Amino acid sequence: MIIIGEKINGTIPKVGKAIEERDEAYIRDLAIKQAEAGAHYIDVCAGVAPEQEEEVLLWLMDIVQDAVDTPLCIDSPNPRMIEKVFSRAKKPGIVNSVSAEGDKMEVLYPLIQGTEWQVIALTCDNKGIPSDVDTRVNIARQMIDEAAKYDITPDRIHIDPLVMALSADNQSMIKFLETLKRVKELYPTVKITSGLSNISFSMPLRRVINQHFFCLAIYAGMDSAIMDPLNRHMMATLLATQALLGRDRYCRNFSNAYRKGIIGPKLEERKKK
Ligand code: THG
Repeated sequence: MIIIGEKINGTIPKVGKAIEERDEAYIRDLAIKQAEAGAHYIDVCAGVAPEQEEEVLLWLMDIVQDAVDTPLCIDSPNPRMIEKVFSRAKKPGIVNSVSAEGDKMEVLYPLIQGTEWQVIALTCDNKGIPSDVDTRVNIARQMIDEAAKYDITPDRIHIDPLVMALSADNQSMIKFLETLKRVKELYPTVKITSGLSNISFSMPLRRVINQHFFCLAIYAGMDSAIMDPLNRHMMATLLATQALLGRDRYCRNFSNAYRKGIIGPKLEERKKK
């Protein structure tokens, strides 16, 4: 599972405050902790007014790249903003995101053409976010076929089927899994990604819903997750599920994560016997 650490996001109140105060140490710490917990990419999302976004994104990118070697996932709804800050990245990461909306693909595909950058592609278009599987698969197909014109192969594309809240659509996860299966039938090397917390919106015990969604999505073959790697419950779900599915030889990853305190009680809370 490719872990995209989501914690450096200005829409999280504490992070928003740290951005406002330009608290470099706070952001740095989040980058290091996520990398240590196993993040393969560090998402940076400014979550501020458009006038400030460029400055804040560059500030975040510089801090993360100074703190860790983990590549970035540049997160902005505005393709021109990603274009503006792109050259500040020291190594190839992930562009988050394109969709079939407006001129996003026209702006972002040429940017990553001929590079090793990957891209997250949301299954929405000018009509919004479809709730049915057919439209999602068609949008995914359209985005992957358009990418081919820029020599961007399917293995560099993470399709994000934009999971709806289960409380709003009882078939939400089923539709996600069906989209995953159908897109992979068409393009076996494409990656499927998702945020893990939308599913439980407005429900009690969100953590339980998120963990079990994750478990089933892993089983179905999800390739990457935009998640909080500091959430020990979520990481335990990931490691336990991989082990149960025979994807963790000798349960080594599970055991190592426990030993390092990534899952289970924090190291400082374990009593010496
Ligand atoms: N798809 C894509 N990009 C995305 C999303 C997506 N970017 C933004 C968002 N969704 C993913 N990022 C976040 C960031 C923070 C939280 C949720 C989604 C969040 N964090 C809490 C915190 O850090 O305090 C709690 C996290 C927890 O413990 O689980 O709520 O869907 N392509």
